[in-house]
Amino acid sequence: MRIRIAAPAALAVAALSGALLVTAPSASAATSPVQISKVQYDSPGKDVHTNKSVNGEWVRLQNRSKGTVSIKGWKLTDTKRHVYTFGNVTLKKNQSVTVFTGKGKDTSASKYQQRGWMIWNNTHDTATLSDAKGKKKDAVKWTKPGKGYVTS
Ligand SMILES: [Ca+2]
Repeated sequence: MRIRIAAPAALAVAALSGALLVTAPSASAATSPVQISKVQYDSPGKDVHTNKSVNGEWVRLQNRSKGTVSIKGWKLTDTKRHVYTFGNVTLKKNQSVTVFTGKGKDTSASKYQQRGWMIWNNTHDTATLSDAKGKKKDAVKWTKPGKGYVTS
């Protein structure tokens, strides 16, 4: 009964106070339009010096907003500060792009860091996505080998 009485009062206060109206939607506004959806941090099988093995680890981003988003200049980094910078990449609603660690020819859906060895630690690491201005947009952390991948 107390809640039923208090709720309309709180709404009335919110309607009268600009500060309250501003703070309410800020949580959703902080959500990045493009997010890290999956990281396969442990390449399947034994880690060996083949391009196939190096490309067995990758990070996938997805546009989870309602509009088209350019991620040109955005960066993907690990805790040891290996950096991958996106070129002129645009993602439509729900579209994904996968960044493989090894060598390969870029397509709209697949990008390659062109490295000769793995960068994502198999036991613990954090994949961080930052925008062109260096502002952190998303991060995915793992702390154990587990299944070799993490989804978010
Ligand atoms: Ca790895």
